[in-house]
Amino acid sequence: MSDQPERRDFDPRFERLLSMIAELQEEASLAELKKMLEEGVDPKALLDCFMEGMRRIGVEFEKGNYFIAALIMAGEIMRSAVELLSPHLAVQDMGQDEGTIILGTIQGDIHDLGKNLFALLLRCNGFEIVDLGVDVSAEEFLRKAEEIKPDVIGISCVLTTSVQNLKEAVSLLKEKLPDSQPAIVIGGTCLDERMANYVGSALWARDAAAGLKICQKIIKEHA
Ligand code: B12
Repeated sequence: MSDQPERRDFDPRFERLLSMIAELQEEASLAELKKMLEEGVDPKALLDCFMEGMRRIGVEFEKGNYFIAALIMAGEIMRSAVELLSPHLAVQDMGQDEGTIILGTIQGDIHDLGKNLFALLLRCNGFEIVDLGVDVSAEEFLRKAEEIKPDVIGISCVLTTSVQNLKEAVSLLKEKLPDSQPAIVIGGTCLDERMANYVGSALWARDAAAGLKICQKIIKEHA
């Protein structure tokens, strides 16, 4: 069974764009995105639409109707969409010194679009990001944390098969970094309460906006 959120319905204009995305029509979907942006459609709603498109592609992959090539294409479509959307999403206060976050995708997992989107949202809200990239080992997180002493370590995990690595990383970081400093926040669509408990992290989020709220709360509490 899929661990993805339920299918969501959108109004007809968005459904048209959604079909293009789900059918992997790269040029058409990006052209439609540009057109809708020019017409003043809310960029957050458009981002939502691409996220739902990714979810639907994932479902088709699970059913065996799409193969790995489709996921690769989906990744390209999402990357281009985020590139087009970024200047429209990044409208809030930049440059405020909110805190420093080390961010990376856990070892075994090379999905980075969600992590990058979370990083964008954090930057727009005044956080400084040190991005370690994908397939990051527990030791790499630890080394960087000891070097720069961030306020938060954010770990992305999209693949269920990498949850064990995530658990081991959280355990190592908790053991070596005293007094819950920095705080560890884990995130990704494969997480839920049960998974977060298993991993041993009280701070977790399935989406970037919830992750941002957690980081802002951490900074406020430590101020
Ligand atoms: C594109 C894609 C790929 C691309 C990734 C390209 C890239 N550069 O990232 C490629 C082709 C590499 C890929 C490969 C694979 N994929 Co893939 N992929 C997808 C797909 C279609 C979209 C992912 C995506 O970018 N979504 C859009 C982003 C913006 O959303 P997101 O990642 O969920 O991130 C959001 C939140 O999770 C959160 N978030 C993410 N990280 C963090 C971190 C923190 C700290 C916080 C707070 C929040 C947060 O914020 C983001 C915004 O809200 C998904 C389907 C889906 N429903 O997501 C499958 C999916 C993730 N893939 C899947 C699988 C199985 C694979 C493969 C194993 C396939 C294979 N047989 O080889 C490989 C694994 C490769 C590896 N070792 O990592 C499964 C995972 C199932 C599971 N739970 O384990 C999915 C769900 C598809 C499915 N339904 O089966 N994939």
